[in-house]
Amino acid sequence: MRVMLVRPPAHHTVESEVPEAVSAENLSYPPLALMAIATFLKEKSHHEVAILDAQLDNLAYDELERRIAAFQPEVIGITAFTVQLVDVLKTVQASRRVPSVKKVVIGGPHVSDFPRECVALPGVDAAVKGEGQKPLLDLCNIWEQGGEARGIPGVMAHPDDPVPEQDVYFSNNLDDYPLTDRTLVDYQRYYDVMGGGGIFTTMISSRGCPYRCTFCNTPRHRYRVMSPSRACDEIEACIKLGITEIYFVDDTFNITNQRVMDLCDEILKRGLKFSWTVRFRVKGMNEELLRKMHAAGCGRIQFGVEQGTEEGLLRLKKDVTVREIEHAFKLCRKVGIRTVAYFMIGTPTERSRQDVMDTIRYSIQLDPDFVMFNVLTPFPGTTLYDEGLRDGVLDLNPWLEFMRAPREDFKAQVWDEHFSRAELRDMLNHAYRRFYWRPTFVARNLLQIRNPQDFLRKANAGLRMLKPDVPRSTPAQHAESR
Ligand code: B12
Ligand code: SF4
Repeated sequence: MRVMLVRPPAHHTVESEVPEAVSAENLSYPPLALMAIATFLKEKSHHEVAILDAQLDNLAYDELERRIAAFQPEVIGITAFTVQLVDVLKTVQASRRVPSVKKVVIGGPHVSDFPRECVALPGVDAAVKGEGQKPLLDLCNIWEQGGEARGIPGVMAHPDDPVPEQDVYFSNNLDDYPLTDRTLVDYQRYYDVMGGGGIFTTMISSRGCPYRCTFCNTPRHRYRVMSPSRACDEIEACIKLGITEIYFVDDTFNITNQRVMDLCDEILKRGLKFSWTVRFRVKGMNEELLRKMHAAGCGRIQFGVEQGTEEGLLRLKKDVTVREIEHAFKLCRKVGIRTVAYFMIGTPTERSRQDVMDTIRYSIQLDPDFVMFNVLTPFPGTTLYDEGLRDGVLDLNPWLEFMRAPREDFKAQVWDEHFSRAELRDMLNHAYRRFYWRPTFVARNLLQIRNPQDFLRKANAGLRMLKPDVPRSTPAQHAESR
């Protein structure tokens, strides 16, 4: 069958109190999930597959329809984030207008969380919960033979079907998955605004996370890792394409230090030259590990700090202490690895404006290279969300209504026990100004600018960070400016 995998454009992303500058950069990441599924279908079946990343140029719907029609697919597979549900539905509708399209299937994090609501959306033939590789292959095979999609592991083809109890993994061993083929997309056009201006991609070398932070729903995934040798094969394939920057999007890269050490050893042994970024927990870090990472090309570590008080960290079940956080940031600065700290504003333990100002002050004291503040927006399916329901702070109905009938004017609930939405937004803007309008920050970044293009890109992002009305330069413009 001819299969087209589509990432919807981002015209109607749910406003979840994320600054425009932060959400705009979401468009610059490659669609890793779709690339992994497409590679799998190509390697393991006779089906013809193509990817349409409608986010990259933020396509209008008539253009999206034209691009789909040009490929003449019979099956459309759409990836769905909860915040993008309106665009997902519009993409389903656009697909349905193309005469060749016989079946529409959706998958992705939103579907994994709410498969029943997804399969009930108009125009959707099937919803895949969890990993898409094997279920999509099974679906294509069955549809090709004119069969019924019901009963396939991981798939719901009707709202009355039982919700799959467990995610279906093609294998427990990540080494068994084919090397993701990045040439299935216009891979040279993706970039990292915090990076050095080279061709950028994402990669995943482990899945799942054994921790239990209450605002996150990742823990339900089984923890699985890729061997250093398999990971380096994929890195090598990227380098051959001219990719120089890789962001490992593993939920938590350092579940064990040994795994990180082994990967670094393999990178060094093979002499792989690229710059990389990881998402880390502060727990268990030491100088030896960081020095080895630095030697192997790690240029940046992103930490979900979230809060600067023991009470706040405990409430979110972060399982780290303020001391461990400070130690980790000091070590990174000593070794020369840049840091990004993610903070939340408006958590249950920030009861007064002063508490939020303390969080902001803490972010400056920690001295990361970049900081990202978000207003806490609890997602259904997380422990924190259940706590909000229990305490009467949150209400499930607006979310459920949105999931059943996505509306453009939907606003995700914030934790408004102590502050109104407007107050939180105001403090969020204040947080960005306090952090980024400091001479130390500006001076440090001026020193690290590598070329005029890099300067333009960072200046644009920086301005948007501070002034929400500065228009976003599209990834296409970024690519042209390279
Ligand atoms: C990298 C990442 C990002 C990157 C890039 C995202 C992107 N567009 O690719 C950036 C930083 C931009 C980002 C932004 C956001 N993210 Co994010 N992100 C991730 C992360 C860490 C990895 C995603 C990834 O690439 N995984 C690797 C691929 C191979 O696996 P996968 O995504 O799970 O895909 C598999 C299945 O989902 C399925 N599948 C996916 N699509 C499809 C399609 C079909 C047809 C089928 C059959 C199957 C299928 O098969 C895939 C392959 O096995 C995940 C956490 C996680 N562990 O997944 C969060 C995660 C996806 N992000 C999340 C969120 C909330 C966000 C933001 C809203 C955060 C914010 N407040 O701004 C934004 C929204 C972005 C947007 N669309 O507007 C949530 C999503 C929850 C939800 N229900 O939607 C996650 C799950 C984190 C979490 N635990 O809360 N994110
Ligand atoms: S926030 Fe990070 S460390 Fe905590 S459970 Fe989620 S992925 Fe794991």
